[in-house]
Amino acid sequence: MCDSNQCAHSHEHYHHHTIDPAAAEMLEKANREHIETAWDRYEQQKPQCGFGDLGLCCRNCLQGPCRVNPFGEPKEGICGADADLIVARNLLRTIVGGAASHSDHSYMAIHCLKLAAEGKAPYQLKGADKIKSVAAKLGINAKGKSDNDLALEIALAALADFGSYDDEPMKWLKASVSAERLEAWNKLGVLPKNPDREIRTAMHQTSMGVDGSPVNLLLSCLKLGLVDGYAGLQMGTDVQDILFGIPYPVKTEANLGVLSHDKVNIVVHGHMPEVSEKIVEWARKLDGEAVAAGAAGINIAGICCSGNEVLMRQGVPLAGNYLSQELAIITGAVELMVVDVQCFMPSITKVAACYHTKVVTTTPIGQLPDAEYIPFTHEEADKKAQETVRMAIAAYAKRDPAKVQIPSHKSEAWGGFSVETIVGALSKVDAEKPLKPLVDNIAAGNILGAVGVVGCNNVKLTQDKVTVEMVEELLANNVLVVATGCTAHALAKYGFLSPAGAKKYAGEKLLAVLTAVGEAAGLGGPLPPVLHMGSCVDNSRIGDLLNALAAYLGVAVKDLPVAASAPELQHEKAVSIGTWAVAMGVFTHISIAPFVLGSPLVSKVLTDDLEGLTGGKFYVEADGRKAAEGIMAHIRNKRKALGI
Ligand code: NFS
Ligand code: SF4
Repeated sequence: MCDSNQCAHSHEHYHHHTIDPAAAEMLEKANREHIETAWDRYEQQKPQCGFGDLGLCCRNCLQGPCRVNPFGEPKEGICGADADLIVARNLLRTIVGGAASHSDHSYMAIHCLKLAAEGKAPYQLKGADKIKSVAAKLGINAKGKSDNDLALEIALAALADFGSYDDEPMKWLKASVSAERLEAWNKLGVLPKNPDREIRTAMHQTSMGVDGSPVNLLLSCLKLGLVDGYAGLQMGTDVQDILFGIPYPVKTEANLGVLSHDKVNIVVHGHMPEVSEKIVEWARKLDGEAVAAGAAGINIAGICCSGNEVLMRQGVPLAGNYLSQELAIITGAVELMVVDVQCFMPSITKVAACYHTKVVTTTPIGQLPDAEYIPFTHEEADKKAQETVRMAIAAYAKRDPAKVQIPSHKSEAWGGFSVETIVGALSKVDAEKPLKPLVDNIAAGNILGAVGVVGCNNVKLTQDKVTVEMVEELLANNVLVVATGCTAHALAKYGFLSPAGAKKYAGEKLLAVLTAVGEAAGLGGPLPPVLHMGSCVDNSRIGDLLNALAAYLGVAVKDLPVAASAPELQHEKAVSIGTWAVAMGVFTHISIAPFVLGSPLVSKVLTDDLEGLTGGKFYVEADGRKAAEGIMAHIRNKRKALGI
């Protein structure tokens, strides 16, 4: 790592790694400085294990590892588990991993809300409107109660789901979905009870010598997808909006060019707004100390979903998505990167060691051996945030100008498109029935349909490429696109999240609708062609929007001319989110199949039979433009079935 031999690779060389010119520039710098990145380590992994790739390796007991040969013998592991069983068990464990991550995330947020409402943690409740709407959906009587008391009741209701010991389905789920879905899921036997218990049961179910039925395991996949969707995403977003406020439109910028030459750069990375919001708050308050230290102030930038959380509510710019995390440090201009949980590569401390960059970990479960650990308890959040920000200010003096190279690339990006924002904008067109203009435009064919584009980067694919090509095609064909997660960052970098992007990318009819709504809402021009709805946890916002649309039309979500897509998925969380989407009845495109192709049965259920059960299914296509075609074919079929 980091010796300074010269190296010969040119810019061109990185075009199969990324289409982002800022990322390519940093890869060239990394190469010059002999710093390894995820792309180098991917090369070293090649060829990746074929058994693992097909899902045909089992290590669920110490008689293994067992592997089955898709082309011959052996066809079974030592215990007799065959390809279908091994693949189904492995898939369920993947989904458990995602559901556990998301529900642990939301549990932390609930804990924060409870302490805040009790006056024991320094967080104000900024989402008064959300307190009311969540209390209403949970059937909590709000009469005569203060916001604080209601928020405490809401936190206790969430905890009650995690602590329930009866056989009733999760109350938060029941409060968030339609009667049609409840009935469908009840019929399939996949309504989750206490989410912690479902996670435990699924681990048990997949252990050696328990479930031998691939189909039964796949039904549990759906159940754990619902755990992800309601104990993770829905609860997480509802509670975070109560704590930090419902997002409203906000303008910012995206890509590595948002890093500053003369300010203290702090990058927030991970997922928990309890941490990133406090860093933003204290960076603003301690700006003067940075000036006293010789900097022009403090600049905060976001990576991954922490970036999305503080973009949505604070307008903090995005430095980059998942595959750009090492590259941000390679600019040489980052004083400090603060992480909490999920999606930070263990490599970041090694890259940081080549510069003056400090890495700060904040949670007991998310530690890195060479980072500074500042335990960010909710009670002490102010103190810990100050300590972190001051560490960054102190690091500024050690920045080596000779090592600094900040790419100039950045694009205007708008965020903050919560359901409340979208409905609010539409209500400027029709105050009585806000969804009417949207539905009328869909019916008239001005909007062909809508697609939620979500998820990560994956080093197996050229960074941002599938996403950009697919979304270009969808928009050109008048499909409305909403985005979350690292996909929203990807689109931000190329101007898809700006009003100017509407003219560049949207088809004529879609542009007319975006312009009419944008002007009615007082934006003085079109809405961005892609609406940034937030972090991956905020995918629940897309669920809420679909439920509202379906309810308005008097149909089920599965009948709407809509689809979901995770064009560059990598994390277990993305697999569980996708499973939640298909459980809701949504046609869900993915570019990289999870490790299931070794089982013809599992592959067929996921991409075909599932449709008969939930109305949704997975669709695998690695080419962006072809994927757009496939998605639009689905949308046209749904339109036809609706008679529009
Ligand atoms: Ni989502 Fe967000 Fe990004 Fe993927 Fe990771 S940050 S929770 S998992 S990589 S989109
Ligand atoms: Fe092998 Fe069966 Fe053990 Fe898996 S559970 S490692 S297939 S013996």
